[in-house]
Amino acid sequence: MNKADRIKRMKVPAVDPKLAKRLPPGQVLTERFPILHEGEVPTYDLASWSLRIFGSVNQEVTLSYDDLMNMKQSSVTCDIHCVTRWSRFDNTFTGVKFQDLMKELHIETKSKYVMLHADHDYTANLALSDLDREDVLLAHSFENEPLTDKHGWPLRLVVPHLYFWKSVKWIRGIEFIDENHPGFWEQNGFHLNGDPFKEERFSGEDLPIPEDEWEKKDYD
Ligand SMILES: Nc1nc2c(c(=O)[nH]1)N[C@H]1C(S)=C(S)[C@@H](COP(=O)(O)O)O[C@H]1N2
Ligand SMILES: [Mo]
Repeated sequence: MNKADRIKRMKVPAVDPKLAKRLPPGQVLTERFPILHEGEVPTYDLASWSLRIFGSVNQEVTLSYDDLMNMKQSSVTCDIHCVTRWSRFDNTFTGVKFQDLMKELHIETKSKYVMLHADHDYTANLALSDLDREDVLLAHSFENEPLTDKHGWPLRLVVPHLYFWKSVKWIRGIEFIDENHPGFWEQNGFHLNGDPFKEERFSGEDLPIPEDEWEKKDYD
């Protein structure tokens, strides 16, 4: 069974009415911070690390880690919602806002879509309008400490309003594309957009059956 099929089979828990506004349908609140990803945790030498901005843009830019740290820094406190049904409230990340990155680097594009590239060979597609928001951050820190390796050090994206698989860890590239293409999970049964409040989990039909995915996972 693939991952999308397993999650479709999980029981849908009842939502506490007090949390209903903040907790998207079918989600369970957790205070721990689960760790989820495919493959191995990458290791880096910061001196050779880079973030590449490319595709349909007026100019391609490659940033070093120092370049990023010298840009305007911001913190965002947000709730996060994983498609495997855990949500975690009040997470504070620090880094560079996507909007500030675009502004400071004078990036212009006619593209409406973006493909995010991450190690190892992970991709996620997003509408530019989902990145071009006040609360979207390229984060290097969590709760005022550098991200741990497993949570995406040295840099991860944080897109609070979409399922967390869009918040790519170990981000290395932001590619502006002219047509929307599915990324890694989007090619594997998950929704092209991924809005948790609309329960945009899957690209196919949804069937709720027991089993828990995230409780078996690793935590920090
Ligand atoms: N590079 C990369 N980023 C990734 C993933 C991955 O497999 N590789 N998994 C995604 C998924 S499915 C989730 S839920 C979140 C988990 O982030 P966390 O481990 O910090 O909780 O990372 C996302 N970013
Ligand atoms: Mo996820």
